[in-house]
Formats: sequence, C-alpha cells, structure tokens
Amino acid sequence: MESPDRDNVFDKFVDRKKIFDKQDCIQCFQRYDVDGDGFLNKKEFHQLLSDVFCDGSQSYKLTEAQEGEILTLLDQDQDGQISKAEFLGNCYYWLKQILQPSSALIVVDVQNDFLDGNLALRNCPAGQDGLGVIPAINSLLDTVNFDLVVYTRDWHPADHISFAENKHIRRFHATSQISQTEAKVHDTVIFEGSSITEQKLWPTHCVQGSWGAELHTDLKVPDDSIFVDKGKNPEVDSYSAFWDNNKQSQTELVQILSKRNITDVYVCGVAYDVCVGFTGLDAADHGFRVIALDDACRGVDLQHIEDMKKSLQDKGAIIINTCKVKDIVEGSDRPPKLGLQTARNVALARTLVNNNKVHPT
Ligand code: VGL
Ligand code: ZN
Repeated sequence: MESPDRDNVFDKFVDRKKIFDKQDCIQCFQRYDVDGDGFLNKKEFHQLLSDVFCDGSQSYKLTEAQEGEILTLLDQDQDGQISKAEFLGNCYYWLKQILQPSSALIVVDVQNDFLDGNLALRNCPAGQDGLGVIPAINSLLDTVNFDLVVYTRDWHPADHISFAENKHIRRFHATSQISQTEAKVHDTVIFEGSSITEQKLWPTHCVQGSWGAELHTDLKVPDDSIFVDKGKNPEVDSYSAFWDNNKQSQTELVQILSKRNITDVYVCGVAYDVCVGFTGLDAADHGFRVIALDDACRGVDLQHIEDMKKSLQDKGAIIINTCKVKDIVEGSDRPPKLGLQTARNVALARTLVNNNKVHPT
C-alpha cells in the first residue's frame, strides 16, 4: 500500500524548476507501468491521473467519465490501454502542457468609457462598477509571472455602426423588429448593407483617439505588454479580440499567442458578457485552454453574464477567482477540466495531421 504523502513525481517540474522533456516522459511511463508489461492499464493510468491532477498535495477526484474520456483521447489504437509509443507520442504533449503551461493574461477593454464615461457599466442594467476590475488586475500583475500580457482596446471610428446616434446614416432592413425612428440604446436592430447585420445599439464610446478610448490611468501596464485594437471597421462590430462579429476578418491576436507558444489564456476586464466573454469563446475555439477570472470582470446584464459563463464552461473553460491563478500558472494546481481540454486538443491535432497525410494540400 502506498503512503498518502509519498512524493509526487511531478512536483519537480513546478514553476519550471526542471523542464519536462522526453527523457522525463520515459521515466514517468516506467514508474506508472507497475507490472512492467509495456502498457499502462486502466488502474495504472488512474494512479498517474491522481498524481497529475492535484492542487499542491491534494488530489482532485476525477469522475469515471472524465478518466474514461482522457484515456480514450490518448489511446490511439483504442485497445483500452496506453502503450509506450502512445505515451511518448500523445501523452508527452499532454503532460508537458499540463505541467508547464505557457500563460497569457488578456486584459479586455479596461477603457475610460466603460468605467467612467459614456458607456459606464454602472449605468447598464446590471449596475456593476467597472472600476472594480482595476485592483484585481493590478494585484494579479504584481503577483503572477505571465509569459505574456495583452491589452485589448475597443477602437471605433466616429461613424461606427454600433452607436445609437449613428442609426440614421445606414438603412434598416425590413426584418428589423424595431423601426429606425424608435430605435434607442440597448435595442437590437438589423441594418441593410453588403451583408445584413444584426447590431445592438450602444451609446457612442471608445472613439479612436478620444479620452474615453484610453486605458484607465490606474491600470498597471507592464513594459513588454502587447496591444490589440478591434472594432475599427465602421460597418461591423467586434466583440471578440480575435474576430469581428461576422467572422470575416481577424486581428493579429492569434498569431501573437501562437508565436509565443501560449497554451493558456486568462481573460478579464469589461464587459464580462460582451467583449471578455466572446474573446474567451474564440480563444477556446482556437485550441487555447481558457480561464475566466470572475472577480476581475464586470458586465452589462446579469442574465447575459450567467448565459456567457455557461457558454464558456460548455466550451471547456474554467471560471475562477484571481487568488487561484498563481498556482495554476506555476503548475502546482492542475485542474482536471483543463487537462481534459488539453487531451481534446492533442487528439484533435492528431486527427488534423492524419487527415493531412491522407489528403495532402
Ligand atoms: C463592449 C459594448 C460595446 C465591450 C464594446 O468592450 O465589452 N461592449 N462595445
Ligand atoms: Zn464597442
């Protein structure tokens, strides 16, 4: 019987004390292949999972379904166990990402207009104070060593489609439930144009170069941060920092994250149910592990915030408070839901590579 406080073999990789390499992966296989038959069976794999998924010395309890899904995703030939070759192929990337993730903090739209200006969240239905995100984000930047920090800005031209005061400069489509004369802030209308565009109307906000578009001066900005502007096209809004709302054009964000080998994307800022949420959803679609920072977000509408949190979780994201971030970034807290997401990504990458082999382009 094993003593409950035996060493966790993965502890030496926490906070990059030792880089997890292929040699470590081989040793890891040998350690968990207790009967030495060259395969990790379900029981042996269970032991590995309980050492991989822990918060410090406390193991997470995985459900049978979670254990089964991870095994199936990593078990290439579907024989119910993990061979040494499968371990070195699939599990290496899986373990590497779990033990030593590469983390980006994305601070979404912490701009004057949302905190104190024309679109101040405190005047929106949920009545939340956007200023509340600043201390949470600043203390995160002081305590956590992110591999990359990105600031996004809503950056609209004066004739932007989302501004209620601009409703007269474009034609409404016949299917719009609300007429052009009646339409007001927070209504959703439909515009005519080269593509028919559904649009929620907002007060004029974040006009390029204006005070309202500046980041709040109390927000800390580390020297080597990156800035991404969005919503620059007058004809289409852009809630996500990756794509415009019609998914027709992309910002440079995905290239920036990929170039730095980022695996994990932490989202925070305003508005939770709008730009923070859609940025998180798109990050998950791009194959990043997504962590939404609940206490570092403020939103527009309570029901929409709840719906957005549910959508994020359905895509595999986790929602946590900022006090938990440091341990996850350093790899001492390894939540199962993120590990499951990694296994899905590893399996998806394998499928894409295999498809390419069959249909070379
Ligand atoms: C946003 C409404 C309109 C946001 C941007 O940053 O969440 N919300 N434009
Ligand atoms: Zn906007």
